[in-house]
Amino acid sequence: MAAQYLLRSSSLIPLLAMVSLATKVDYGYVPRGDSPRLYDEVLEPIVQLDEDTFADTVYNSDTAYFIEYYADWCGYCRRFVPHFSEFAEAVRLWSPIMKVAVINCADSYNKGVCKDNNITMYPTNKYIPRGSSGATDAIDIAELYKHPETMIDEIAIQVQEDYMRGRHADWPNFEWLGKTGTYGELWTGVPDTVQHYAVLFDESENGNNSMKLMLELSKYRSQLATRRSTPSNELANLMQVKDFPAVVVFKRSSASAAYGFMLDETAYEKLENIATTGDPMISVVSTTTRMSTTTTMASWSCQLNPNRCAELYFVSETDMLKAMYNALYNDVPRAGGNFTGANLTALNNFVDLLANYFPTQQGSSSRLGGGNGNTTLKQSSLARQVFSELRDFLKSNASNGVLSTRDWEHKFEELEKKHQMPFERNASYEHCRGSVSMFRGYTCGLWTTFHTLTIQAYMSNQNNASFQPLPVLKAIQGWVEHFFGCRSCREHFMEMTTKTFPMEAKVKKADDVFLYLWQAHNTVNARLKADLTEDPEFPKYQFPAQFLCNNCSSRNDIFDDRAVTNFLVNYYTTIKPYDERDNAATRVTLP
Ligand SMILES: *[C@@H]1O[C@H](CO)[C@@H](O)[C@H](O)[C@H]1NC(C)=O
Ligand SMILES: *[C@@H]1O[C@H](CO)[C@@H](O)[C@H](O)[C@H]1NC(C)=O
Ligand SMILES: *[C@@H]1O[C@H](CO)[C@@H](O)[C@H](O)[C@H]1NC(C)=O
Ligand SMILES: *[C@@H]1O[C@H](CO)[C@@H](O)[C@H](O)[C@H]1NC(C)=O
Ligand SMILES: *[C@@H]1O[C@H](CO)[C@@H](O)[C@H](O)[C@H]1NC(C)=O
Ligand SMILES: *[C@@H]1O[C@H](CO)[C@@H](O)[C@H](O)[C@H]1NC(C)=O
Ligand SMILES: *[C@@H]1O[C@H](CO)[C@@H](O)[C@H](O)[C@H]1NC(C)=O
Ligand SMILES: *[C@@H]1O[C@H](CO)[C@@H](O)[C@H](O)[C@H]1NC(C)=O
Ligand SMILES: CC(=O)N[C@H]1CO[C@H](CO)[C@@H](O)[C@@H]1O
Repeated sequence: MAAQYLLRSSSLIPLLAMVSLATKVDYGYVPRGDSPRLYDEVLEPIVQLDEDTFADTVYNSDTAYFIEYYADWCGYCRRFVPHFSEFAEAVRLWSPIMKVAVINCADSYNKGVCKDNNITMYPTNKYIPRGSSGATDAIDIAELYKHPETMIDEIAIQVQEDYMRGRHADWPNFEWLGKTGTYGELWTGVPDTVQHYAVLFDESENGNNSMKLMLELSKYRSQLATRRSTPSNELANLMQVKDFPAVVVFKRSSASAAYGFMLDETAYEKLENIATTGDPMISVVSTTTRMSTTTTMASWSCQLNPNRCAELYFVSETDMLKAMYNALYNDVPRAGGNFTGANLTALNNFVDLLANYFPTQQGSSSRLGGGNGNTTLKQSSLARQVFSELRDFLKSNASNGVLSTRDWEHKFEELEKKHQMPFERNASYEHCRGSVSMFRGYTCGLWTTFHTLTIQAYMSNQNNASFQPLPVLKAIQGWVEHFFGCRSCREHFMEMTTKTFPMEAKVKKADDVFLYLWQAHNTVNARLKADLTEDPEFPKYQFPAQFLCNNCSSRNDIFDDRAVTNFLVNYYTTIKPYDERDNAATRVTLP
């Protein structure tokens, strides 16, 4: 019966294909062709296109598209996959406005469309503005050989320019707010269904955070109007906004502000709550969705709801594994050629540090639901074997002072396979997921791992009178200096550890091994914040915030070293283990 039915329906396919010419596809579509694909149609918010569907999907569409044309055999394309996936995940909420799509140009099935698009190099990226009618409307986005962070900013600017050209009435108004004479003018053109209006004051004239937040909130555009403004707009003065970036929310027909708060990592959630319940603190959106969409860095506004904020803070095994995969497999060999001299030394030291101190146990934790007593972190134990064998490999293979990046990559791939693929590349960042944040994803994962390594080094050497804290920190600094792909992060880190807060001068006692990094991290946060506010009453993003440790600091950021030490040791040894089920749960939350 079934076989007969199959036979009959498959003979109908050519006929149907001729009848239904328009084939617009969306997430989940499995493209035609025989070549392997680099992206997964179920796991990733990426539309996979082919010869049959490309034109009908991306041209004359109500959404813009950002497209990667790749070749499955191209090594760089393969290496770029985690970055591109992370990018796609980060802009997932932009989908009412812009979607991410890919096409495999190595598949001969797609030859025609790739030729029409003049694809000669892989990967090539193009932005297809909304309503484009053909290949010549596409905008080339050069040099995407970049951190997802930078891509996000650049694409947000493309969307804004798209809006400025087309003024699509059903998109949020992405134009900067100009001079407004009256309260009524603010609401001109805003649909009747919209009850709240949020003005997002960015930190400067070239800030991008307000734009990104508007894109993330786009699905609420029939409930909540959003508009971006520079800090110099007179409305800021009128509303007495002094600290930027900030958000002021108006309720329809009330000229006084209903709410005001900082445009920080909690802003998305508050605005989502305002759109759905009218109150920034009342939520109808489930926490699983929220965890996957909002950032998790500290904020003073967490004082309003300390428990909910505290839940967002934890050390995740998954985050550390993902960060170390990226650090060793993507960042380390990125320059190509050979490791030699200082960069070979830096690689040796960092791998040695990981082989010695990458955590493989989680301390007792009721907070993370891990039960009491120690548990072995399975994936991390395997990863530590990879690190240890990489150390041996460096010892024997680079003994003459030269190692090719290619041999390094091959060895890494070989060891990863040998130890059952411990790096959980497919899993999403957990604590380190985020939207509007300087420390999102990978960068956050790196910091977490660095802190954890210093705590582990301290714990392992508690009875070691000859323990030297400085080499541990030097190993971290060496990796950042020679390999960290985020150039500005690298420069800031080097400036801080050599000038602002010099490592050699500050690190003396054993516990300085982790206290130094803790202070350094807070110095970075303070520096990032200092540009934005001069108000001495404005609490800086200092860690741990009161909602995490109420005896660590007084209100004005004077820390008690003993309480901080207790807290840090506990925090960085209490690790949320990788859980396949968490990962399965996040996989189905496509929009
Ligand atoms: C492809 O290149 C040809 C020749 O340089 C040019 O005429 C055409 O407009 C290009 N098409 C696209 C989509 O860029
Ligand atoms: C906004 O994004 C653009 C393009 O990536 C970048 O040049 C600019 O520096 C960004 N602005 C800020 C304040 O980061
Ligand atoms: C890398 O080192 C090898 C010798 O070990 C040398 O033959 C080769 O030319 C070097 N490659 C580069 C790009 O420097
Ligand atoms: C390592 O340093 C050498 C000498 O400074 C340089 O030529 C080489 O490109 C660097 N290799 C990597 C992989 O960064
Ligand atoms: C957990 O393991 C650590 C290090 O292996 C050890 O110092 C500690 O006593 C253990 N704790 C418990 C409750 O077993
Ligand atoms: C990631 O997921 C794909 C598709 O499910 C699977 O084939 C691959 O083995 C996974 N990779 C890892 C490292 O788990
Ligand atoms: C003690 O610390 C020194 C220097 O950091 C190190 O070389 C040595 O291996 C450590 N000893 C033990 C028993 O861990
Ligand atoms: C801080 O408070 C925690 C629990 O709230 C307690 O375990 C710890 O001993 C306190 N530390 C100091 C230095 O008071
Ligand atoms: C000098 C040396 O031992 N080179 C070897 C390093 O490892 C690669 C592959 O793992 C070998 O091909 C080299 O001969």
